[in-house]
Amino acid sequence: MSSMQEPSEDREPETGKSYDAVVIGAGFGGMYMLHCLRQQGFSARVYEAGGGVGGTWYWNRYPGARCDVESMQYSYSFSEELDQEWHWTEKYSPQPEILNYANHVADRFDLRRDIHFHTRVNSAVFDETIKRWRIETDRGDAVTAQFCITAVGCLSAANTPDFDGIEDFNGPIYHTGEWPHDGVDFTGLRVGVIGTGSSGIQSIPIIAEQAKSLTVFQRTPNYAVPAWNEAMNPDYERTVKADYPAMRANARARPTGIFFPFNLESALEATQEEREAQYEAFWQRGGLPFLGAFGDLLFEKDANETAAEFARRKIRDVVDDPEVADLLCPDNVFGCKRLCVDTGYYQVYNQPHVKLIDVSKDPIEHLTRNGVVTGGIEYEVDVVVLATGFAAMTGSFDKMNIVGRNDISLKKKWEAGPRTYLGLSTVGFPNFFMITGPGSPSVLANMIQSIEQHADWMIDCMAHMRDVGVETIEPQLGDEDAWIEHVNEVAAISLRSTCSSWYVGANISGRPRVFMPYIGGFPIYVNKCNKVMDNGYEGFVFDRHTEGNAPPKIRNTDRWHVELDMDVLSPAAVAAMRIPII
Ligand code: N01
Repeated sequence: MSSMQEPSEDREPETGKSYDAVVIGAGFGGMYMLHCLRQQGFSARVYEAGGGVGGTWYWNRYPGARCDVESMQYSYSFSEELDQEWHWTEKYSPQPEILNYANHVADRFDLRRDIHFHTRVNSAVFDETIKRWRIETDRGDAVTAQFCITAVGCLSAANTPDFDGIEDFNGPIYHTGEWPHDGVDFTGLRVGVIGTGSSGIQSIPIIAEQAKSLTVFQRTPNYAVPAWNEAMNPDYERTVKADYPAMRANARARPTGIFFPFNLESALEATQEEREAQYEAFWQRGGLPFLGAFGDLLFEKDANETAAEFARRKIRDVVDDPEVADLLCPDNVFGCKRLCVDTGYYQVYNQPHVKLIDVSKDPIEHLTRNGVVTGGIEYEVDVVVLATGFAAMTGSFDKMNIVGRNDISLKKKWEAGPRTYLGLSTVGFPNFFMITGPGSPSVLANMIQSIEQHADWMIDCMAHMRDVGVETIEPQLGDEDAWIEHVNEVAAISLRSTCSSWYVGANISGRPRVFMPYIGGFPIYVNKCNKVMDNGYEGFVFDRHTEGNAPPKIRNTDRWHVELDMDVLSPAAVAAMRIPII
């Protein structure tokens, strides 16, 4: 099948079949997992709700969608040939190019033949009598599998606020995370955008280019650092490709899984002039690495405030109207919410047809036939764009009926927040693995590296189980509790845990407030996973006592070995590392 062609939806439901593994999702996680399963001779079926591969990059087609991790690092690392043959055209890849890459990988490794598209998994229930998962889909499929592996992404369940009157609105309403594949032409239209996170900040300047008028409804301003995106520098590309594995290894040794220069010194110990010079240099470099300007930015409130004030000055330098600039200046911790990376965002507010409406004190009351009402005023628009984010980390799990031993559902178990061992698995759900599950670095590291490391760990574990003849694996409660305690302790030392972000589920009312990703850094996490494996799956229990609890023979995981100065897994060790996590 050619790259961008979407497969036909016509097929008979699959019933009575039995697989070694069912994988849910065909984004970057599901694709690589499938490749690993095949390599180890496991039978597998992948179900994907979308019409093609790519996950996040399949759905988020809004104007201006672009990765905020540099292209040369935002790619799979498992195949040197793939690394060498693929050419990224820009420093930060636009969404269509990343989707092309996903399709290229699917073609190159012949992945599609085991993926059913346009198919949403409704339920996955562990049948204790046969020790297998029973998986059912909205297309009538009903299959069993020894392993159920979720590759559902961390930001994939779109959050559509329940505004009164939303169904009365006369025009189209688009969510950035569910963007129409044919694109949207805003020419001559009055557009309202709700939300100013990364998706809003990326799309607003492009929508403004087309729209007759643009009204932006902002509940909380965000900090954004310029991307300074540019065409790929051929010398840089050549240098990286000359020794790609070295660059990957360097990246893996970094807390973020991304290689960029950072400085461990304290912002508070620098003089005012030194700080300014450092911030300016990092601002000119642009993007997320700005957080690497000083080592204490995410640990010390006073240090953080120096960066925050620098960023606010930058906003005031760009935005002509001081009142609008004030509205755009956040007063919270810099980088507490995920830092945004922009191209021409603040400049857009100097255009006469763009209006910023603060809805922090007067929330959006309702939608009418003709527009959006806040503070008793109706703002007339023809189109509404919801850049309102996602039910992060657990939202896609919540959409499925996942039931483990003793008829306990995952939703019930996670009522007060997700509980996992290493973000890989969860007590009560044997042979249930989660790629970049809550409690792993995932969104706080390079996502593709996080995905590969998880899939490699899982495939080693599965092959080992086959070798030694055990059927199920499940974490033990004490180890899961200890891991969650560690995840929380580490989160508490970071300023990141102090604001109402999607990291803590606080962007959506009613969700429990728990810091969901692991903020201790990618290398510490990887070493913990490796150690668990080396120690014979410490913290896990197999279904029977054989040589199950011995290290595996096959080791995809070896490529994730990282030398660390410290091997103590403690909040103090993490704090000492002064981690500029993205
Ligand atoms: O979502 P968000 P996003 N009334 O949750 C507002 C990744 N990503 O899609 O802050 C009014 O950040 C909400 O307000 P508040 C990246 O990790 C990456 O933009 O909750 N406003 C906020 O302003 C990112 O962090 C890339 O007060 C409402 C906005 O909607 C993550 O995805 C690009 C509202 C939502 O912002 C999510 O980003 C895009 C309401 N009822 C995304 N409800 C790149 O790689 C919500 N809001 C560059």
